[in-house]
Amino acid sequence: MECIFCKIVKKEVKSKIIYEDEDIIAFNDLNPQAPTHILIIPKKHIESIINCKEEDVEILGKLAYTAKKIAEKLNITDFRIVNNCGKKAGQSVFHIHYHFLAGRRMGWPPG
Ligand code: DGP
Repeated sequence: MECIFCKIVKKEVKSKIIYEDEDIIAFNDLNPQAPTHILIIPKKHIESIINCKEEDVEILGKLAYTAKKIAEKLNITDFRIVNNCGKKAGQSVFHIHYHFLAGRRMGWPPG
């Protein structure tokens, strides 16, 4: 079965898109854990950080840079970016994504 995030990239599955360019798409999480909860993903299917290749370095940097762009666009100064890599770390969709969370106080350490 095809990856759900690849379907979102192809607009076969609907999502509320917050940002898009030729390499990246960012959309609201279906199951928000904060008032603002956006997923930032590469359009290229890369399963996780542990599966990425050296050729992906630029795109990985772009994910973080997109977080900055989104923060500026939404006037957000404080936020958290989370990447779950692997099942035991909480990854449930195997297409790299950064969770962009904002709008509430964040605890540390994470659970
Ligand atoms: P993770 O557990 O770190 O792999 O995060 C996956 C996130 O993806 C989770 O917070 C819920 C979200 N998600 C799963 N399916 C969909 C979907 O079809 N649409 C949207 N917008 N988000 C989804």
